Amino acid sequence: MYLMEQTMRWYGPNDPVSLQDIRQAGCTGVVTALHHIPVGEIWTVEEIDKRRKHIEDAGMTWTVIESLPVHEDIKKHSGQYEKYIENYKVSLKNVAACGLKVVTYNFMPILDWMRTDPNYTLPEGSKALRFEKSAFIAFDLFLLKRPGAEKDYTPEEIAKAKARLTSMTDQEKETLYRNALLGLPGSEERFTEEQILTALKTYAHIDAARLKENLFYFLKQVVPVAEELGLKMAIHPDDPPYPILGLPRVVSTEQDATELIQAAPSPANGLCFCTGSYGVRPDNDLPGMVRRLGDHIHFLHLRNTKRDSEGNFYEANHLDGDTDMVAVVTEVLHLMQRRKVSIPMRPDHGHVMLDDLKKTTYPGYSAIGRLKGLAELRGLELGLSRTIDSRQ
Ligand code: DNO
Repeated sequence: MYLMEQTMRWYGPNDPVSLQDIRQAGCTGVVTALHHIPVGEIWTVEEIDKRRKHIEDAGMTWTVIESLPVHEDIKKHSGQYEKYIENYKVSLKNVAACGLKVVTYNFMPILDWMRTDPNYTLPEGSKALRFEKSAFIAFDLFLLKRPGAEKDYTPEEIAKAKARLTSMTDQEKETLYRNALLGLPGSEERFTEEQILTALKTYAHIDAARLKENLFYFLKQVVPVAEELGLKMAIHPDDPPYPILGLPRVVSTEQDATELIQAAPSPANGLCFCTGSYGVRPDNDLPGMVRRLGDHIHFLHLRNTKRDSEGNFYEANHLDGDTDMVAVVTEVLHLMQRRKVSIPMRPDHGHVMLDDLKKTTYPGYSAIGRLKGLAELRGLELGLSRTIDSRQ
């Protein structure tokens, strides 16, 4: 019986969650990246191997890279994009030489994920990540003051955002501003207003169709290299899965995923199937996506979200929320038996709870909440595995 390989994300030696914590949670694999190497620069064998040994010394393996980031010039297909694609290929060669197998990346312009509140308090006192639409629009229109932003919203949305802004104290406005400008997950660095507005301008002429072309160009360049090296590429979907701040986003739906796979057909051209990201859209049928796109799923982020009719969502318990996790894990079990592989999985994000409420951890990546999610998913999978036939 093939079961998912249990992993957790680790942000490296500065992560307050240690490798030992991850091992005690029951993981055999670690998901990490060389966050100290600037985006676009080559990952050297020496640096990769150092990290790999560090993880192996703790009794686990470096199962998945998350992420080998894609330089903005590649996303825009401008500037030094050729050089950065060549660098990417060299990094792929180097990671393969170190025995790594799965490479996660994303193609979201400028920003990665976006939340308005990383400390949304649930009734039981634990804290979750939340995206509140009116707060986000208030940020865009009245705090960031993005030129032309009002074109992206309806008059009702603008009125609601105005009312939301009025309800905020100065302190709350400041917090919202800081949250929205939080750069990449795992980094404490924030964009300045200057930086973000300048960066946004560089995308003024890039619509969704153009961004897709740029993604497909990139895939046609790197997928054959990855295939030759025996690597699997796994693109992370947009989070949230729709355009924000006027930026196009092109990995949000089943259609997007299908098109990108078809653009460079190869088993190496694959997906990081993040249920928390795809699951925010009611029109994404997650168990069906596992069934239909399964041959290209090389990594799983299992997480749940609860949305409301306004378009707000928060991160729910892993087995609650809008995604039917039982149905997803059932499909994953069938898929793994059919493909005869164990797909690496990480419990994506977790609530800040118990002792972690006193600690500072990376937003979404506290130890206890993720351990809870992992334990629930592990139990769910084991239980379900007894009900399915391993000979698919
Ligand atoms: C957030 C993460 C994403 C992901 C990247 C992959 O918690 O799931 O930031 O790591 O998008 O490139």
